[in-house]
Amino acid sequence: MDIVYSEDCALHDPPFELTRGVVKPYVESPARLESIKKAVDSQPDQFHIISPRDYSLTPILNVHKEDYIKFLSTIYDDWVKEGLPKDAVMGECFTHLNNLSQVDPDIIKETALMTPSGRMGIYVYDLSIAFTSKTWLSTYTSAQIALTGAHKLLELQDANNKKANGNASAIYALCRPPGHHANCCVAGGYCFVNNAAVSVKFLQDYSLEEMNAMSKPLEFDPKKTTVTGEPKPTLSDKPKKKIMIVDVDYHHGNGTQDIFYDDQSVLYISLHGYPDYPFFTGSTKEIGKGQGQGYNINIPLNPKTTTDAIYLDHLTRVLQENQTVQDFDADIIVCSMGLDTWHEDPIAGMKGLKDVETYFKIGGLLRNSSSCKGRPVLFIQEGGYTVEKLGQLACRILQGYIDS
Ligand code: OKS
Ligand code: ZN
Repeated sequence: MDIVYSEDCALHDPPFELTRGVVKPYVESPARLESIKKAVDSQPDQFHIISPRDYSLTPILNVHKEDYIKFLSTIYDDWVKEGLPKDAVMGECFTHLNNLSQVDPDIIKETALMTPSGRMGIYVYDLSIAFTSKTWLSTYTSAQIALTGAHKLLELQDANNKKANGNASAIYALCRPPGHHANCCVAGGYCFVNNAAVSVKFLQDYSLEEMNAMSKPLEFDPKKTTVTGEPKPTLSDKPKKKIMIVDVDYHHGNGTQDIFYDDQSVLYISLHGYPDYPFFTGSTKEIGKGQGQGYNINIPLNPKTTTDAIYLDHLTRVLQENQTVQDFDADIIVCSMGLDTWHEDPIAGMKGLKDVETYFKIGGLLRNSSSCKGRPVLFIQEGGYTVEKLGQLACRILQGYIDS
């Protein structure tokens, strides 16, 4: 299996975070990816590392608002220009539903945008978001890794079809920062750009030929990767591929849910610890709206009582027995692959999820369950913080896919 990876993802390395009243080392650390990279490197018969290509900002702007991307790409420099400390940019005052009713929207749109702290309050929703001088470089690279994964997936599917060999097609985008908590216009939960959403839209809006034509060597140029008021990209008008997102990260992917909430061409399924971070979303009542109604499936699980068997039972039932999922008949599967369900995870974890083979079985279900069988799968890295264990957990999911 090809794994898309870049050392530039390690450059985003904030010095600390503030969680539940405690200042501690940044949990979403570069060491996480290094652990996974080491594990896949030790299995050269199964895994092969490739470098990301560059597909420009355009596919990112199909998901995220231009002003938000402009914020992500300029906030660090603007903060430093104001003479603020260079170590890390963190918010201090966040917009809040209960305040906004009394606030003049023009103040939010104009006056607040004049200060870096005002911008942080508009575009960030929690204290896990910290910008360093390299955050935008790592974020841009992370999204390009996911896009490269999408491109390679279509290439592989095409090659397998031409050879009529019936081989399964799967790619792993080994990227950070993660993405599933970011929506069109707000960052949170260590996430800046929603890598899964960006690759879903890319798979829907571009043909393999169009991807081939736009793929360039990745050479990060901050000037070319900063929005300066270009018009929004125009999308080609093709019948949309149906994409099923299976989010097995411990946390609810509130950003991904929100981006596709009214979209019937993207079925979002999430299994997550509940109630837990991000605290305000993830209930079974969130089913989608408008055309998208019925195409959002949340499976909240009690983190104290969920065992390996219970977890696998829920995943098996949704992928094998749920009528909406069967009828959806996805063209492509995108797996938001979090590894923080593991019982020892320092910030998450299901207490009873203790068997590494559960991860192998998750991979197997993504290969062989009735709703996935025969469909290409793009695995995209999300959370997971048991640094020394991550390599093994990631390999078992991918091996479960390969060997089942
Ligand atoms: C900071 C904690 C915020 C992030 C927690 C969740 C990150 C994650 N107070 N999401 O999938 O792994
Ligand atoms: Zn997570």
